[in-house]
Amino acid sequence: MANAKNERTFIMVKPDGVQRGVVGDVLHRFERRGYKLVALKMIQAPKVLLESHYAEHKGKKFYEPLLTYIGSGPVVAMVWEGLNIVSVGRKMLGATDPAKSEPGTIRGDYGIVTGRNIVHGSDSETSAQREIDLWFRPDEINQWPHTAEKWIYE
Ligand code: IDP
Repeated sequence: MANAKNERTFIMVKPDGVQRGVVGDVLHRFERRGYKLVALKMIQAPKVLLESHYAEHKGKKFYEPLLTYIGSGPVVAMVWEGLNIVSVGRKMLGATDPAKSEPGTIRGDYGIVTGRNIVHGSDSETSAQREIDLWFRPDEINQWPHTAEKWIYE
């Protein structure tokens, strides 16, 4: 369990989340929970990046509209670190379809339809590693001592 606190996930506020003004709230939720922000940038993603990011959905009906939607404006890409961050992060986001998301989750508080669901979060540790490597260079990931850590973990 020594390195479990170093688990990482890739979280992205999608262009609708940026336009809706919820970037601060998404950051605030992860910060308040006790997770550690290690990378963050605003970027309008080129199509090639989105094709790689969403490769598993190529050929599906929503694939092209998805690429257009995510590429339509800047996103806020982040890497967060902490114990069970991948699975807890997904819970904080809510279900893919906001209509099925519990109130209190990000999508459950801000979204109505799947095609405008505000945020992305990696669905496994393997996807997280792949997505972090896609969106960030190694030197963009920060190492810093989280001084509150002793109050967050026993
Ligand atoms: P996830 O984002 O919750 O992991 P995935 O099934 O991997 O969900 O889908 C990736 C993204 O593709 C979703 O977040 C959503 O933006 C979009 N998407 C998935 N299914 C549909 C759909 O049926 N209609 C429109 N967009 C969809």
